[in-house]
Amino acid sequence: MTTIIHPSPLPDVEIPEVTITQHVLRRADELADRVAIRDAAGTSSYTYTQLSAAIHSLAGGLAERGVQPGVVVGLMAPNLPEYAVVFHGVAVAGGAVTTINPTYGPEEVRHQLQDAGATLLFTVGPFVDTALSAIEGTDVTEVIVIGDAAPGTTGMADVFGEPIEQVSVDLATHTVVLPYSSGTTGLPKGVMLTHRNLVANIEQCIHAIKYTDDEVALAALPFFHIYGMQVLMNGLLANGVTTVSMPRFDMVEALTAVQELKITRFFAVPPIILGLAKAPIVGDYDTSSIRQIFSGAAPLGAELAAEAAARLGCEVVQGFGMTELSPVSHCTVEGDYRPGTSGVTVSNTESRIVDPDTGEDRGVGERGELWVRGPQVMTGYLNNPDATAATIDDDGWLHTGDVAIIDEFGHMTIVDRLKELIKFKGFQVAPAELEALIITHPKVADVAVIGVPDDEAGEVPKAFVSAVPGETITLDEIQALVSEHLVSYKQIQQLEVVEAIPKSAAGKILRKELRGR
Ligand code: 4UU
Repeated sequence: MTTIIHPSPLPDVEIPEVTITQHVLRRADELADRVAIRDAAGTSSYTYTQLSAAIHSLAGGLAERGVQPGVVVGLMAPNLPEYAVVFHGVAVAGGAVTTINPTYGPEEVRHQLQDAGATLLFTVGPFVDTALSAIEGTDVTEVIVIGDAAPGTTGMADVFGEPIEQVSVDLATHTVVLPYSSGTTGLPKGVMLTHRNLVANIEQCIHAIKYTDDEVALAALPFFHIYGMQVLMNGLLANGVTTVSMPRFDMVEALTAVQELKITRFFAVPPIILGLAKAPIVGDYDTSSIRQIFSGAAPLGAELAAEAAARLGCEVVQGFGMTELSPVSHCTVEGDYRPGTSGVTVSNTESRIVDPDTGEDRGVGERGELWVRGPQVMTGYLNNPDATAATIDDDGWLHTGDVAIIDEFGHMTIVDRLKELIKFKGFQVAPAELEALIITHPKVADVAVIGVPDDEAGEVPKAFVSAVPGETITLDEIQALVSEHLVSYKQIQQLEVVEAIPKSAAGKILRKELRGR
């Protein structure tokens, strides 16, 4: 069988031998008094000098508390400037951060803290109750509040200490961040990303997104997710772009920030693009400062992109990423947009398109599973060599679980998905997690969950359930169970009661068959 490698059309970049924090602060001395990160509300703001000072002082305090290589710190917070201080404070001290969705319930948080082996947890006031409940049964010994301490917690102000320099770590092997992803199958797993992974991926995008000085970007996508963490927080700071953080996306607040702060880069996911294209209020704001709108995390159709672009008067472009890829492997080059595609393979990266049935490589214009190789590929899933081996092959190719086509211009379009993953507004929903929960319902004999198309969310979870003999089961009953244990976007929105769940001889759910119904 012949291997067909689709190379990047972009020149290779040099990957500096530095930590992610050194990279993010590489221009801190030069940019000094420029605002590095502030919130949209105007309540908190750090210049590059202040950011660097806060990071190194927090690192000193964390080191005094035992943070060092091998220690994992949970960070469960919405976007706020201090997110960067905590993230990089831990990194400088040599620890690893596991970033947690702050809207999770206690069970979801507990699972991640236990799995990652976290011993400290940072959060904000509104989530203290969840945090204190979540740490029961974990190794977390202290909850630190970004802001005022609540009973049973420590205020972050008390953690700052004597500044320290970066603790020495191996750039290529030391895990600095552990975001969670379900990958191609099963439950969410810790994705081990190194300093090299993170630094490389920021540099790999420089020929695609061409920042100039004096740019201001809206950062309303969550920093706990790899897109917000790397393309927004770290990528923007490293490129000297003033980052405007917003704790949750709200169209009016976002448009107000655009108008008042002269936002030049607007980062979004497809449901936000839908709002930009359709919401009447968009016309009430001056959005002329926007140079580019960027979408990722779920497919953005050509028509919707064009509609939003015409309305806003700028390109609405797309990138493709995955937590396991730090995250970017494909990105639109400014000025070279082909609507509907996710752009070209980024620098220092190779793509393959492989027929999932035959294992044969596919050429230009043909569909197959997208495989990616480059310095942004994770080192593996935490404590899960089997899942790692099923995802990264012996030659270093990461199998994305997505079906794609690369056209004659080198532009990649995702056309289908092989893996179980459901994307609700760009958020990951793992069918296995829902199935494990729903099967505990006393009336449920068997269950399978898939994603079904939805105009607004992209996809929504649908459950197929077979009932215990003599029982009937309703959507309300399933929803009551799910809402008790899982965050709202994992809610089952459709239910179909079936005689039996279709399975292979080996007992694997035949999801394709369910999707075809
Ligand atoms: C069709 O969603 C992400 C990362 C998104 C991202 C980040 C930076 C996109 C562009 C960018 O520049 O990561 P995960 O791990 O949450 O989800 C990964 C999955 C992919 O495997 C694919 O199924 O999300 C889906 N996905 C997309 N699908 C991501 N981007 C796209 C896309 N089109 N453009």
